[in-house]
Amino acid sequence: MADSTDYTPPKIWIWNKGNGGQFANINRPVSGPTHDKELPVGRHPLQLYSQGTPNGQKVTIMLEELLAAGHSGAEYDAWLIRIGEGDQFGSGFVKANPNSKIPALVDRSGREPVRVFESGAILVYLAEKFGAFLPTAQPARAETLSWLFWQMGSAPFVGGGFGHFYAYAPFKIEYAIDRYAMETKRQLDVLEKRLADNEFVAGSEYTIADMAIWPWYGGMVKGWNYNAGEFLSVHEYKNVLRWADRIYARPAVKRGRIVNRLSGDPADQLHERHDAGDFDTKTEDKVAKG
Ligand SMILES: N[C@@H](CCC(=O)N[C@@H](CS)C(=O)NCC(=O)O)C(=O)O
Repeated sequence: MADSTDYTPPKIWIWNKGNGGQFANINRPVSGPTHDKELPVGRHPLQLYSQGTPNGQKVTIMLEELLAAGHSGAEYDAWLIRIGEGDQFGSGFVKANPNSKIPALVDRSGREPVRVFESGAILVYLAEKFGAFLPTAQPARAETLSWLFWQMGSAPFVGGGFGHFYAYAPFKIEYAIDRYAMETKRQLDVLEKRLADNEFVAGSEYTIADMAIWPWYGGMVKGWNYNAGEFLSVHEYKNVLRWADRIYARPAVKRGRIVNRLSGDPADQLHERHDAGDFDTKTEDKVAKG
């Protein structure tokens, strides 16, 4: 493969399977299943198929917040989809999400199962189903949805852009890292200014916008994502840091963050969650001890 300076695109792009990137083994230029595998179904009304990446954490944080607020209908089974091993291309998962990306939710509480994919759509679905964390009055509702969709549109520049080229690409390309570091810092500054005058992202209320934004931008300012805290001088974003700490002080956020998580401290990894008691007995540190 050419390095960053000596590449001229051919007339027609062809798929180079061994391009060496960290995700080369799962990336393909086509969609659809690669193998037959039905999804497991547990005993709870909500079935979540996910991994504890920032996009996955948004939903498990919301589910834990709903349960903490007394919505017992939000009980859920969280099944682990190992995206590095290609589980998202199993036939059952593709039925739940034709885009083959975690998270995917199936609501089995009604007569017919309802599938929901795209983390933003899942947050809105749950907020509407339980009447929680999405204000009904304007302008608070519009503000919440605006920030939620800001996150959905912006974070791919952080993850697929900055994170990819800074942490995962097979070699470092200054142009790409510069471009996406600048955009990531610009987005952090958008939040910094917003949080200077507002307690939470959408205003005075904690909403699904905070739940969507925290795993990405809270993780960046805490230095958790891509190990890039120093590189991006995240100490500059004082309001984002204050907000990030406040969100992380919530017990439901602490629980939601570790569900389906495959990296970090074993005590902060609960590979599958089928019962509220699993947080006490089934984290990886406890599973390892037997
Ligand atoms: N816009 C989607 C993005 C989901 C997404 O990118 N998921 C990643 C993990 S964070 C994934 O499943 N990647 C597997 C793959 O690309 O094959 C959402 O927010 O739900």
